[in-house]
Amino acid sequence: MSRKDFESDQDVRWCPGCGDYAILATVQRLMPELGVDREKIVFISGIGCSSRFPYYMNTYGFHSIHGRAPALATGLKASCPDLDVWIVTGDGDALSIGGNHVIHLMRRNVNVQMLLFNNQIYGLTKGQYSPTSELGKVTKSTPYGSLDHPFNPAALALGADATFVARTMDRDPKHMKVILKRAHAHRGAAFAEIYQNCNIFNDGAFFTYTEKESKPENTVFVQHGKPLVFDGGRKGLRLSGFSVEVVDLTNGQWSASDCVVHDETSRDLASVLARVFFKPGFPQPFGVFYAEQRPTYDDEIQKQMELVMDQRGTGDMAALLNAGDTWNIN
Ligand SMILES: Cc1ncc(C[n+]2csc(CCOP(=O)(O)OP(=O)(O)O)c2C)c(N)n1
Ligand code: SF4
Repeated sequence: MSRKDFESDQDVRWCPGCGDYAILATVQRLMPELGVDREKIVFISGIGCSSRFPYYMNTYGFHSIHGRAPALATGLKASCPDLDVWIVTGDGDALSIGGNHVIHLMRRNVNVQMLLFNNQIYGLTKGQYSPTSELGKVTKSTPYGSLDHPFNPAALALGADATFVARTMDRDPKHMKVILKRAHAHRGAAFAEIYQNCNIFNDGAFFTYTEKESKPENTVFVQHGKPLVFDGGRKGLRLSGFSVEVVDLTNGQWSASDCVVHDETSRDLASVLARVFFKPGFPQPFGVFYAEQRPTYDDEIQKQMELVMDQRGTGDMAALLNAGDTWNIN
């Protein structure tokens, strides 16, 4: 199997230059490495530019209703646990209309991968502000600047007790592939936020973090067991109280050994990293913030069904439907 086997015959209808192309190409490249039969893979999306994704994958797919991909994915995974289920969603789809569904997917720990394409805007509906748009953002629906405090998606996922939380970006396909592979390997709800450029309605929203010149100084790529250093080893993050501070590693006062060593099994450290969120003077973290094992919803459902069937037999649907207070309408 190769990337080509995962390309569908549909014309890709995103604007030229959209970050969605890089994500699609990375997912199509990753698929053959996962060793899962195409017939077992399902991409479920909601509504939005990002949610057109299932059309372009030569797998099963479902372009569903706005914000409801987590509900469909939960039902599918619960009834067909052998399927490999991916959710593709946008910041509007996942965090506005679908906000309620996302948090329950996380706390239930349904064994699916959720890719949140964050472009800080509603793309499909032509440029209204979204729940991740920054304060003061001028858009068609906020002509005098947004007054809404934005969501911090990684902190939200951690707050909903997600068992896997990561962040990557469209402009670093190598990193994205590593993160998506990790998300796939995780047993449980894997939440991966992907910074995605909408070059039509919010061009350059993440360029500070994604462009070659500014990226080293403004990003920290976290890896389990490695100290949090960035800017080519010139700077690091050191624990300071319940937060982190940036330290200069070039003047002899501090070294990499003074920096926090990333531990992706620590929810507390993950929360600290998630809170380093567009903080002036701080690098934006990327990588796997958190990964823990907890029983999955779909496994627990199967176990419970088996247990009840052992105790009470397989049941009879017709008998159940005709039980109790039933009547005929003539
Ligand atoms: C019930 C309902 N409400 C509103 C809409 C209009 N609508 C379509 S897509 C969208 C937001 C999409 O934004 P996002 O999820 O960020 O995706 P993007 O297009 O940026 O990829 C909205 C509000 C809709 N289609 N259905
Ligand atoms: S509107 Fe933005 S997000 Fe939608 S396809 Fe065009 S560039 Fe991509």
